[in-house]
Amino acid sequence: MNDASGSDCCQLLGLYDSPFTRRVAITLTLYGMPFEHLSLSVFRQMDAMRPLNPLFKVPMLTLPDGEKLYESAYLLDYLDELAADRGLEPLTPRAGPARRRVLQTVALAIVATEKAVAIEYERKRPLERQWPDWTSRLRGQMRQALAMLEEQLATVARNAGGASASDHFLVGGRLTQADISTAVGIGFVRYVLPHEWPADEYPALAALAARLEASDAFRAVPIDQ
Ligand SMILES: N[C@@H](CCC(=O)N[C@@H](CS)C(=O)NCC(=O)O)C(=O)O
Repeated sequence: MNDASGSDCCQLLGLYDSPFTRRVAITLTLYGMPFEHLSLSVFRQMDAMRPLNPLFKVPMLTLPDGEKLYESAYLLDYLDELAADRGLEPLTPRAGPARRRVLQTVALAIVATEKAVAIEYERKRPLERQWPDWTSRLRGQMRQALAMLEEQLATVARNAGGASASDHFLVGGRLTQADISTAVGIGFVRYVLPHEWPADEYPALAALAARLEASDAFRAVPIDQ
């Protein structure tokens, strides 16, 4: 547990090795919303988790009045609303084409992330029950989503007239949830499945992820907690 002091927002349940939990924690940090972090594993600490979240699915966000929110996209939507109420610019625009562009880019990041998580779950099965063809399919889907994100970011850089993508963001020229979810997904692949991350195939994404991982908000939420 950490950050319990001065929590005016909520309690976040889940380890930061879950990319879905980590993207919510980074978003809370960027918004400057103090929160309590309940660092429990859905696999190794089921007895402790059962009374809090018998679904054994994280992240879960508990609001000050006890209401529980599930599904990271809906948690982020709630936080964006709270941020807008507080006069902050939401990391996902609230309406219009800008919102659609960010959400569709987040969708690619989530395909990559979900497929990476599925590869890891397949790896956890007993060796004789693992299905290489299934892992291959998951790897192909993950790489396809990463390739589409790479192309999007490289196009942004080309249109800006620069050879390097090191200063650019995926959508709209500013940090959005698209960048956060993408970098968090890449962080998961690099940390949990390093053999699945050919950085030289995704140079623009590698630069974006390195830049964000070096930022205060990402460093405040390290994967290995
Ligand atoms: N779509 C969900 C995915 C959450 C998810 O898959 N969380 C994993 C941890 S990375 C989990 O709780 N796994 C345990 C399980 O599904 O039984 C979200 O975005 O919140």
